Amino acid sequence: MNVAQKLISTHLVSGNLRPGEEIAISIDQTLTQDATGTMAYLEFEAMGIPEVRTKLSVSYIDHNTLQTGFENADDHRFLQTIAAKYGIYFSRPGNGICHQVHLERFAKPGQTLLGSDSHTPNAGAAGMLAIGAGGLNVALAMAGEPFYLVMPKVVHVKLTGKLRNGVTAKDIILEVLRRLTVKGGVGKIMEYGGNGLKNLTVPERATITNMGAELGATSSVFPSDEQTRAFLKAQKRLADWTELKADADAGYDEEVIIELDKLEPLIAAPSSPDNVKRVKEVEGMPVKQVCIGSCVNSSYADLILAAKILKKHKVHPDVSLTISPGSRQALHMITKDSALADIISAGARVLEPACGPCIGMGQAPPTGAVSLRTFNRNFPGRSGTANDKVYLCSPLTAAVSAITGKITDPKNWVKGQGARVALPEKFTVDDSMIVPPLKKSDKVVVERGPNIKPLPVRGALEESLTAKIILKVGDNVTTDDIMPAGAKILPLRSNIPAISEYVFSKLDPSFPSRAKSAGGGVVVGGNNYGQGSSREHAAIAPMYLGIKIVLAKSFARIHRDNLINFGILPLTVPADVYDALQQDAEMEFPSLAKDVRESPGVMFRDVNTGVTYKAEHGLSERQRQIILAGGLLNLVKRK
Ligand code: MIC
Ligand code: SF4
Repeated sequence: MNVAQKLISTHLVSGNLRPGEEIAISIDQTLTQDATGTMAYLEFEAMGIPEVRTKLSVSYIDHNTLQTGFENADDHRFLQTIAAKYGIYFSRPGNGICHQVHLERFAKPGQTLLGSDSHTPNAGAAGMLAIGAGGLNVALAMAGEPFYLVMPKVVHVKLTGKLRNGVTAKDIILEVLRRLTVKGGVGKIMEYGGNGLKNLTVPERATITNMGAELGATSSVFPSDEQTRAFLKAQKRLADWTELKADADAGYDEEVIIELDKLEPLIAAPSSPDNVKRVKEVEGMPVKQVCIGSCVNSSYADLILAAKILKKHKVHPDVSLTISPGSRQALHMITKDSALADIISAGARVLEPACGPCIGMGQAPPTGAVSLRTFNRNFPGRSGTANDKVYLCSPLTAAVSAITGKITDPKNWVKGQGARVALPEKFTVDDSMIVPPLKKSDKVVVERGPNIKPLPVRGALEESLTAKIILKVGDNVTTDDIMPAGAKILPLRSNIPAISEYVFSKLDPSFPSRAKSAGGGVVVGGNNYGQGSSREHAAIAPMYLGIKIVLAKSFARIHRDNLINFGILPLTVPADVYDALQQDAEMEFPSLAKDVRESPGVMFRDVNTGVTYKAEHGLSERQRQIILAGGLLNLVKRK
């Protein structure tokens, strides 16, 4: 068996390991963050279970840290008190970004992790099976329920040789994105192997597993080897280490070979993480903003890499450079060894260890300017500036370009000094910002500010339906398009009526009012509809506006699950049907519930032209029950 198969088979609850079939796996650990956590815990609370049933559950505060009104601060109180009540570790604001902190302090080889954030596979760097999911799935995992997924294909990404100077782990994953694109990983686990692995430290591996999310992959995983052991030992967690390797005769469904010696510094151009070019191709382009940090490339080693470059230099006067460490541990360590002093001397703006600019929580770039970021996503407008020009690159390329004021290939800057940072023998371990679960929690009173509104639910699936196409969109529409984030909208994550006013607001601000006045309707999407984040708000808020069905050429995994969980029926249509469907046309689904109950497809017809169409639902028996009940919460309550 390969590593992925070993991880799945040791957690298998139902199904078998044939790609394409639905399986269920048991979940050892969960993580939530504040932007998805409020919903996840409201959902968990509704299940009426006294305490989490996982081995470990952690609630992180890292996204909504900008407190421009009462909303985020109130949500933090809600999350802290609910964690205390239900036996959940609580990582306080300031302690760092969930994925970095989880890798440092909790990730365990051989275990499973389900997180309400799409970059949860970051922990796959330590040999875990880590998967991103909607909040409701995470709530169910906390309740001890298994997680259902389609058995993925396993892709062997074989890394051979050694990285050259100026080339980093970021360039490896950008190369994978260049070759496979943002939908190349859908239905797959990316398993890394080959002799190139032995030189890659766990933080470097995390750069790769983190951005597996941008491939649409179910997860990404590395074996647990000597590097993993060294990392856990340095984190004072040697007892958590176990070896996990693929068998010598392990088979894979697909193979990708990357010769590390041949890689060059790469960069993802606006506005998709797979729009990858060689840095050389865009060299010289003036840059106005450089951001180092986010949940990827914000480890101690990444920050040291940047600090080494910045030392004895000044940030170009036209550039605003921000540094957001991934964790308090990383910030503490660069402070102790004076790398922070080098960063400050160079003229960087040092931000708190949180998501910050990555999710438009401040630092929106200037109009028309190029912003160079070490982040994982550059979806249009995500930075907070309309028509933004965000490029994604390594911390080396970012730091060098911050000095020169233009996109610059770092190769000539790192000659002799090497581009690698060795794993420290000891990380600074201080878990005092992680509040452990209480022994006696029955007296805890959950604090609920006025922004926390009850979760809306819909009724059972309609027997028949006539509905208008409220919006038709193209390929690769992201959850940032469907339910935008940013400093203004994110504080409404625990208030569905308020946040629903922003559904599709970047693509068509009239969407919420048109949906409401039509009494709901249908959305038509292209390929890979709903790629990107795990935010279930991209399903709950449209459901609240009355959206009943999404007809698309194909769906991203997490978003499709979220649609089903909240009773929106995802239907796939072939390209010619997609082409024929027009915005504002009225569609009739004469036997909707019956079709879902009894057949693999759903018939519908254009009310004006009379043309009939067929769409596939591809639902498993379990998913059919969810859709017929009008969502998973209705079904859970019934049970
Ligand atoms: C993101 O990177 O888009 C987020 C914000 O972390 C999301 C979660 C969310 O929307 O709260 C994700 O990646 O799942
Ligand atoms: Fe936070 Fe950005 Fe990472 Fe999402 S991708 S968890 S917003 S840092």
